Amino acid sequence: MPTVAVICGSRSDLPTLKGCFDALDGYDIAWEASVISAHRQADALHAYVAEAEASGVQLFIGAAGLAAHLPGVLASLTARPVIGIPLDGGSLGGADALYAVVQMPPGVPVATVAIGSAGAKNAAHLAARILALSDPALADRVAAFREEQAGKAELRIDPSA
Ligand code: RP5
Repeated sequence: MPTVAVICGSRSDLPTLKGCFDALDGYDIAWEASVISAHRQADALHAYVAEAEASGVQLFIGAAGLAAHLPGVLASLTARPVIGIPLDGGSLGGADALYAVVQMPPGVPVATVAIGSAGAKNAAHLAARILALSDPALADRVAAFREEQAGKAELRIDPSA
């Protein structure tokens, strides 16, 4: 049973989401992914969210480019947390999608991450942190990731060497 549902607007979005899928796997978070366009398949998106909630999905990640309404529509259909990834497929380099995803009206929140592949990775890391609030074992894995990341970033230069 997936804990996280990742939905994107087009098959063309899937390569950018690889980092998201890999990071979710790294945390051992059960996920499923679907391509369902908010613009082209509105009815299917409504039905999917209802099914996903019924099957126990706790958090949704929506990813889309151009006039990226998918994450916002997800947030209109569920009270569970929604993370939005603006994708950079269009001629505006993702600024179009960023504005569409981040500028939600009050009361319908989408936690918006960075444009493109960095955002895709951070969507998974943010999901892990949210889910870790009620999952101590996952909280340990989040802590381990942070330690590992800090270790990789550390650099000390000895001027006498
Ligand atoms: C958006 O339009 C999709 O999320 C995708 O980023 C963009 C282009 O979609 P395709 O024309 O490649 O299907 O809805």
